[in-house]
Parts: sequence; structure tokens; C-alpha cells
Amino acid sequence: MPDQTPITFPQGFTWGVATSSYQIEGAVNEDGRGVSIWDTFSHTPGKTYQGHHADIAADHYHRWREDLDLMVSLGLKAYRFSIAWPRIQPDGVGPANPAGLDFYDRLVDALLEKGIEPFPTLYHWDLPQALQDKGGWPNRETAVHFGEYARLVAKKLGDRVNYWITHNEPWVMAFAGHFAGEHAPGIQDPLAAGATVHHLLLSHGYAVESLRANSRPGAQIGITLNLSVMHPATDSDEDRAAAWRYDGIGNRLFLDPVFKGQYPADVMAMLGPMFPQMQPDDMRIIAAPLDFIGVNYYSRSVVRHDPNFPFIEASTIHPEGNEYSQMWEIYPEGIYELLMRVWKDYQPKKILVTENGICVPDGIDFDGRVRDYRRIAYLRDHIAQVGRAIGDGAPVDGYLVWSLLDNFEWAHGYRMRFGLVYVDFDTCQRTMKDSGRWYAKVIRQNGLS
Ligand code: IFM
Repeated sequence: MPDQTPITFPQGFTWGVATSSYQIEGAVNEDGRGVSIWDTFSHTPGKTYQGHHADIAADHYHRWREDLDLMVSLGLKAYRFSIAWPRIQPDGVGPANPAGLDFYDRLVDALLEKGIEPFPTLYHWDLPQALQDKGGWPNRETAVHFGEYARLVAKKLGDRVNYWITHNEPWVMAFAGHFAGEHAPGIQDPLAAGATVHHLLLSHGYAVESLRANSRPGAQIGITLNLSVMHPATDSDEDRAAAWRYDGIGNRLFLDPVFKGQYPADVMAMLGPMFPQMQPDDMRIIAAPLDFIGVNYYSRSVVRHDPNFPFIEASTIHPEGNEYSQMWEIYPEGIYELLMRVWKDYQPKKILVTENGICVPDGIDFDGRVRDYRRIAYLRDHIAQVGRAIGDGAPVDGYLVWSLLDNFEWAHGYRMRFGLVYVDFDTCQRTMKDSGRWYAKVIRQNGLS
């Protein structure tokens, strides 16, 4: 039975939604945009569900004004979007492409005009293909180029943007992209994965320097990590140790360098040989002070000891009888546990939930409504747990739903729908779902009634 206790959030709490460039924009050949690794990957046979790609996606590049109207009707306080690096620097290096910058410039102005705070993310996985051809993230030079890209973006938007996010979910880029090969660039090489972890973190540090130097006074900078809680499958010592190893690679491998300036020793004992040579200043650059940490939470992991998996010797299970979405277990208490843990172990000045959401099958009923009641239940239960964490002292300042629109869910293509707004991918027509109307009410009431 879901918890129905009313909760009022602190005044000024930031309610919003999140999206990313490749998942919604389309217009891949327009206004000088270069090719990204996701264009290449999604057009490679067998890499995505039924060969889906995002050449058109939700056509947000052309329909952004309509999408802005939807944001206004939701009453959003914040909109998190990502900037496509190949629109700004088609080859990943060199001068900025004015048409690419202009797109985000117009968007930022229009958001501010409507009283919606823009939260741009510099990188949500769409690396320029030209940089991939020179070695991609496993090449240390890519981190340097990222610092320059951040500078170009900040020079254009830094007079108006108050909140910057450097990277989205570097864990996914490193491990799904370079170890499992399920995401672009589709590499399966432990050494490439280790180098990618380090160079993504280094590039984050370079980007913080560029953003600080080119932003308005008081602008806040953070990074978004996909974090989880790792529960042992049983009480056995073996499973508990396995869950701790999972925690090491999933959480501490990114949190420790960013907040403590060092990689966790137990993780390095496991993965050290995968990592590149580091330079003396690297950890100082990576641990540049941040104003907030962005936390993406979807589900927990239930972990057991499993020697079949190299390095980590652990795998996850899906306990019977629990509730699942199309992709993950539904476990709202996990967001409470996670927020409290991040606060207590790392003492960030501020935490923002930069993504939380669910994919469940939904569709338009004959009367034109989308009755996605499971999404409403999921959001309600998670928002309640965020409220509980705030009540217990965690400095959580905002909550952003993933996602505004149904979109291209990477290797799953369009069959996974996360939106508060339904998108018909034949016509790109938008329909507000019941969850969108429900979320608008949450925002109006500043909490759960
Ligand atoms: O769609 C993704 C997003 O790009 C990153 N975070 C998780 C979402 C759902 O899988």
C-alpha cells in the first residue's frame, strides 16, 4: 500500500524535468552539426532495438517552442537539457559553430523569459565521432578538448546560466560504452573502460575550471552520477562482500575522486590494472570544489557473489515477488537510503535529484488520454522518500523527473517510454499523460497532498 501522507517541500524547492540532446533533438544533419558516436552506433546493424536511431527522435530541434509551452503548462521551475558537443564543435576541436551555439542560446533565453531555470549538461554521451576516430575517451587528449568545449559554451551562455552540470552518468559511458559494448562507441575492452573512467573525471575537472572562469558570479557547478544502493542477496559474508564490491565500482569509484581526491583503495585493488598512467596533478583537478552533486536514481541492486564475472566476481538478481518496471525493480526506499548516504559520507553542499522516472507500457486510450497510473505511483512514492530525506536533514534542493518526453532510450530504441508527455514517433505529436497533469499538481502544491 503506497504511503499517502501529505508532504510539503521547502519553499523554493526546484521541481523540474530532464532530457538529453541525442534522445530528443533529431535534426542530426542541420546547422552544421557534426556526426556523433551515437549516430554511428545506432546506424550500425544489430546495435539497437530493431535498428532504431535518433535522426528525428522527438524532433525537439524544430519543436522546442511547443515543448517549452508544455513545460510552462507543467509549471516547471527547472529544465535540465544537454548540449550536443557535435553541434558546437562538429569535429570536437576548433572554433565554435555559431548556429549550434545559437540553438541553445535561444532556448536559454526563452526558458528564462518563462521563469524556468535552465540546467545545461555539457555531455550526455554524444561525443563527436571525429574525436572517437582519434581514440575517444581512452585518449587523454579528449579530456583536454572537453575543457575547451566547456569554455566555448560558457563564453556564450555563462552570462545567464546559474547551474551547470559537466557530465551525465560517466559510469554508463565508461562501462556500457567501453566494457560491455552495449552503448556507443561499442567497445569491449577493460583497458579502454578504465582509461575512460579516468579521462571523463579529468575532463570534468577541466570543465569546472573553464566554467568557473567564464560564468556569472555565483553560478553553481556540479556533476551528475548514476548512483544506487547495493543490497546483498543474503546475509552471507560472501554476498555482503560482493555488494560492497558493487558499491565500489558503481558508487565510490566516482564519488571518492570527486569529493575526496582519491580512488577507493579496494576498487583499485580490483581494477587498478585497467587504469592508465596518472599524472601528479590529476586528482587535484578532478576534486575541484563543487556546488552540488546531481544524483540519478532509478532502482537498487541486489547482489550475490558470482565468480563467473571477471574482476568484480558478483552479479545481480531480481528477487521474485517484488515489483518491476520494464527495466528495473521498483524500490522507492532506495532513494532515501542513497540521499542520506551521499550526504553523510561526502557532505556535498547541496544535492539535486537530476533524474528519477520509470518506463512502463502506456498508450493513448480512445478518449485521447494516457492513463499511466503506474508512473504516477512510482513518482509519488519516490517523491515521498525524497521528502523524508529532506525531513531527516539531507540538503536536497531539487527533483527532476526523467523525462519530459518519450524519447530514444539508447539501445532499447523507442520501445521504452519514460515521458510525462507521450510522443507518437510517426507524427511527433505530443499528448500530455495523466502523470504530467499529476506532476503539475505536485508542483502547484509544492508537495504531495
Ligand atoms: O534515458 C536514460 C538517460 O539518458 C540517462 N539516465 C537513465 C535514463 C533511463 O534509462
